[in-house]
Amino acid sequence: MKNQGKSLFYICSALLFLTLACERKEEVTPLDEHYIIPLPKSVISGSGSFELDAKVGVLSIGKDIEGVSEYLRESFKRKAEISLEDVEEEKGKVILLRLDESRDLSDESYTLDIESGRITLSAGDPAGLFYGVQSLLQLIPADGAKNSIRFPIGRIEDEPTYSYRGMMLDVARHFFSVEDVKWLIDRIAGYKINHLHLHLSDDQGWRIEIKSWPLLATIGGASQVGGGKGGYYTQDDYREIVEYAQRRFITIVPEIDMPGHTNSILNAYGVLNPGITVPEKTAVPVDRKALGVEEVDPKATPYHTGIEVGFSTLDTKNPLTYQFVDDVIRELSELTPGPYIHIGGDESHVTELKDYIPFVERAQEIVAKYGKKSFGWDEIAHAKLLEGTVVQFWDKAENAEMAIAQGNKVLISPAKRVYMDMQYDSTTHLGLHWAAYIELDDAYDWDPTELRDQIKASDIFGVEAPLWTETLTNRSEIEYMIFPRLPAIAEVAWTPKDLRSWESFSERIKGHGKIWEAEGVNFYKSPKVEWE
Ligand code: TNX
Repeated sequence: MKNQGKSLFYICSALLFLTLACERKEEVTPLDEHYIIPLPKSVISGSGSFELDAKVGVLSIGKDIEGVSEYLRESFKRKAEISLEDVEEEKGKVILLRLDESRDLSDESYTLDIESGRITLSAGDPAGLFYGVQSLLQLIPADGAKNSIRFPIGRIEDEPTYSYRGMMLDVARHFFSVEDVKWLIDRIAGYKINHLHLHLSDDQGWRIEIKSWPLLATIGGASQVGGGKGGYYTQDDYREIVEYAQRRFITIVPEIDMPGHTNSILNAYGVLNPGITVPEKTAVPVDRKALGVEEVDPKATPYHTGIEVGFSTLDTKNPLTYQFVDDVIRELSELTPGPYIHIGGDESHVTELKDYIPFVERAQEIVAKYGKKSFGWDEIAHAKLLEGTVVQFWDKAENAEMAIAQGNKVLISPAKRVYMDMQYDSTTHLGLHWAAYIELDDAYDWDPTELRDQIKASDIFGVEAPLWTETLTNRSEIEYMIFPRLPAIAEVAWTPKDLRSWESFSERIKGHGKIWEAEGVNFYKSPKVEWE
């Protein structure tokens, strides 16, 4: 009897232990221990979970949101092998996408409510719904979830600090294909970036077909840093990129860099050459015949395959220069549904200031004539700015302040914080370091409103992280430079300053590291993070 009692005690204890152990396994990580980047404004945890499997339907209420629903279904299929069906009414468990135009919701804001029988995503505009979907997708457990996922009960309310959150890709120094750009668009959309600035021209290459000046692409596009065949986007290619981006709520901002950084124009049209000298060591003659152009052009320049800057300029006194600028901006404006055209304006070291200023003023007028607003690098603040011209602060705070004094807004891209082509430290094998070494915490731990007293929140147009590609030639190298810094900068642009902390970010980024690991993404394992 005594022994039986003992055995019973042991059996019961074992059962209790097993039950507890099972329950532990069943536990779902509470919503406020998520690893969402950028950090949402408010996260409230409940208890319990919503189980998502192929039986869950997707119900959409509102106009023009089929695209978001489709994106959601495609993403669950790809990330978790779960095929969700669109449903017309709420019979069983659903994910409800609801456009709530009645409430006065700020643009891009959303609410994500996870209850045991329903996930409700509501927003005032489709972009808000799209960002709610991004947050939901980041709740898929990092260690993989196939066929069924349990989401913790709770509620997220979220909206961005800055309405312009951008990344720039330099496709001029090295050319990247349409497929590469689409791949990048998908990657940055996941971090709620909503603008992709394409640096379409520079000394080393011209990357967009312009029908009225056809040799720009065929001759000017046929080289890159280090030589090689380069490449360019046909107008159809460019439209394809624009549409692909639009479906992910990303606006393309095209840049034609002028009046400096223009050697690729002069490779094609010697008639625009005011007599510049291409650095000799890396100059490569243009083989016009091989590119199908019979006529010789004695004034055309050789290709620049090096990375020196500041030797080229357009002739600011030649009327033909303005005909050229007008044609290019006209064609580009027709191809670009977004409101901005970037006119460059940086490092025009061989253009005298007295010539530079009227050039920038005319270029802005031309952009305005085609119904667009100008962006320009911070040097353009020397000129009289048109209302609505945005000055991109990359180098000199005094230039940013000059822009603000004129009543214009500033796009925040300080090279020391957000230039993703800067090396992480002195051992980084890619990239440059002229501005700084930028470790992950350097990219994270700053705020646009704290750079200068004179740059106040109301002067800030947004935040953009450029990726220059003098040293980058493929996707894997892009990945290495942007991950994990891009998520850090995306959080600077999205999350209110008071809610951000390196401590929290450096924890959450580990979840992203796990996913990158599983996906084979070539990210930089910063020693500042204790990766799992
Ligand atoms: C400066 S940023 C440049 C670019 C280079 C970059 C390299 C800017 C407006 N001009 O031409 O590619 O540094 O980091």
